[in-house]
Amino acid sequence: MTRPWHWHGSWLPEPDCRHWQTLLSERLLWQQPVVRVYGREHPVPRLTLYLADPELAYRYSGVVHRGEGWPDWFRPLLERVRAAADTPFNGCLLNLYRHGNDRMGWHADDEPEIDADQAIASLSIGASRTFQFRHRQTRERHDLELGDGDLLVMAPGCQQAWLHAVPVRKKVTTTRINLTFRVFRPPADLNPATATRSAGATTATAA
Ligand SMILES: O=C(O)CCC(=O)C(=O)O
Repeated sequence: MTRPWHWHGSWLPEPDCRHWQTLLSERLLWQQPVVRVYGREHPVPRLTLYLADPELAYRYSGVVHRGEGWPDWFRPLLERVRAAADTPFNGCLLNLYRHGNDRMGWHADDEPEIDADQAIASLSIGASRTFQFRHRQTRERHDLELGDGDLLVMAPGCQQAWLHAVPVRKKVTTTRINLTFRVFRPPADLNPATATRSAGATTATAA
């Protein structure tokens, strides 16, 4: 089966990784959303943040987030990832895994707000973590070890066929930042009934 992703190992050179890791850690107001599952509240097991063009809405962890534009200092990284993937990304979900107990459950980035005809690019900085793919129908599995500076480009169609997850890794004691660049559809293109609703249980950005 052809794999609809391309893994660029060490795409971002090590000095650049340290530069961006410092900026992203220190300049962003990281949040830890609380999700309600079966009536009980749970903080998501990682820190998150959403950056996007103004007004682009994205629902994750049960809350609708709206883009407020990009910090000037972030733009060089955005431009670099846009050029590498040849895709006009207009939003980015950032996740900060503080240690190996922080994780992301099985899901796909296939919410109605995301343009399914465009690629999604995922940049990893810091600690290596396992990134798992599981095919929705065949349950075929692929585990990638995403390291410092790796860029994973998921082609259009990947989210519709494959789920992904970042499992617990107890031995990991250092932080990892992941930036997932996406193309969001403009609010005018969205059906108001589905615009901010997750497409299904497996597709909510998982706890
Ligand atoms: O941290 C990762 O590599 C995955 C992030 C992810 O799955 C997401 O942002 O939807």
